[in-house]
Order: sequence, then C-alpha cells, then structure tokens
Amino acid sequence: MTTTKRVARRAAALAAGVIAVAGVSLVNAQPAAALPNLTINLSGSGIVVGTEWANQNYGGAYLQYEANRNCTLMVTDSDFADHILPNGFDGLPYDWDNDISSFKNWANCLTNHFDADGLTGGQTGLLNDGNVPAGYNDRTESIRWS
Ligand SMILES: [Ca+2]
Ligand SMILES: [Ca+2]
Ligand SMILES: [Ca+2]
Repeated sequence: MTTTKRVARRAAALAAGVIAVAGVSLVNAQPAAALPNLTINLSGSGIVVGTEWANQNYGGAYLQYEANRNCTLMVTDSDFADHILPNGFDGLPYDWDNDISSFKNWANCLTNHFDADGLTGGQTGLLNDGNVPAGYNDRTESIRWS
C-alpha cells in the first residue's frame, strides 16, 4: 500500500469515527424520533418557496425549501419538487418520511403532498397554508410546488 493510500484510508476511518460518535451523541441527547431543521435547495437558493413542519400548527422541526425564483401563477405546471425527503437510506440518523403535519407556502407557491416517493401514491392536491389534511397527516414522502 502506498503512503497516499494509507493516508486516505486513515482519513476515511477517522471520518467514520467522527460520524459514529456524532450519531451516538444525537441518539443519547434526544429521542429517536427527533428530527433536525434542514434547508433544502430545490433549484438554486435565496427564495423560500415552502416550509414543512413535523407537528401541526407550524410546530416542531421543519424543512425549509429554497429555489432561485418564485412559483409561476399557473397551477397546472410543476415549479419545484422534492422526490425523496431526507431519510435513513443516506445513512442519516433521522427520517423525514411520514412525519409532516403542517406547512406554509411562500413566493406564490401552493403545495401538493404525496403519500409515496417520486410524486406517487395518493395526493392532497395543491393547498394553501395549514395543517396537512387528516387523511394525509404523517404520510408525506414527496412534495410538489406550483
Ligand atoms: Ca407529524
Ligand atoms: Ca407515506
Ligand atoms: Ca406554478
């Protein structure tokens, strides 16, 4: 093994150790269901187009979605989408699937919540601010804005 390779492997091992320690401290500090606040860029950034909260009435952890423009006023198009919410498949110690309970729109957007990944399964239809309708509470796995 070359010196370069050894250094790379050592760096990888150190990084893995840091991640493992961070994961343990997260688990120890908070219940397993605790979710982090995250900002997600859909296409560019700088303009908030939607905010999704884990609890009803805009409470608990949130996902903030940004883009580089407003939604168009036409509601038959698809301005932005998150096809897969942040979840454990990336090795993350949390999972935003099936947790969203309220949301707000910004920048002329309306939000459509889908039951499954990739804008599939049942959907709420485009809605204005509020709690996710009872039948879709804690079921969202992908989102579309128009
Ligand atoms: Ca919830
Ligand atoms: Ca679901
Ligand atoms: Ca639109």
